[in-house]
Amino acid sequence: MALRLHTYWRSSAAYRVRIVLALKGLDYESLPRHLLRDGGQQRRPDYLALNPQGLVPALEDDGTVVTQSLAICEYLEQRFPAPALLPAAARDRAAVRAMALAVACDIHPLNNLRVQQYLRSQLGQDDAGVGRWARHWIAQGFDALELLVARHSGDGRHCFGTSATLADACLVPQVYNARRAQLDLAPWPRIAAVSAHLEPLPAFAAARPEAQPDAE
Ligand SMILES: N[C@@H](CCC(=O)N[C@@H](CS)C(=O)NCC(=O)O)C(=O)O
Repeated sequence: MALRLHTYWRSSAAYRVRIVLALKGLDYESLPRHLLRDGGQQRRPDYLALNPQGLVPALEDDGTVVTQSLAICEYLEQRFPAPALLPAAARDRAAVRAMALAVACDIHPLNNLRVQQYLRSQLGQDDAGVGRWARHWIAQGFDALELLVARHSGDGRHCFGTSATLADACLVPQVYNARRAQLDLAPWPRIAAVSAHLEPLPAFAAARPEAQPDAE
């Protein structure tokens, strides 16, 4: 069995998958795609043949190609069930997925590289404008996530219950992005507490951008 992850150190979507791989104790080969170099290596024909969206991550598993970070995480969850990153009960699974999707569908896409590039090149925004845009959408998303964490966390150290789930694998990279956008986490103490607990844990630490082979 050989898992290969097309990744970029600063990609928060790839960061989610790296967390899940690490939580499940899975070895994998890291295949970096530099998102800025050569006009974006994620847009090269060889990569588009794997992922027509031209986005990282993509996972290869013995000839099977899976794209979209949450599809990859769910694939890994089914292929390697232990430790479980989704709870057993339907309502609990839905709660974890709702938090993961709040990040992956509603916060992150608005601040993706290509969106920021479009704001600059087509809408005349400078660093200040793009930064304001990013902080606005992250803040709006965090306002809701803070309440969801309050509702579902069992210990104030995880998004749901008392152990790591898919929601945590999405939250920590989004907090990393928030810091990059210079957003102060003070208005969201529960999110800050969950992130502060998880970030030093071995699986989360191994997945962090600065620990990746392509980190600059
Ligand atoms: N919904 C996708 C988002 C993937 C995504 O946006 N990846 C970013 C890096 S975090 C990317 O490849 N950006 C390249 C670009 O915008 O050209 C997922 O969850 O996998």
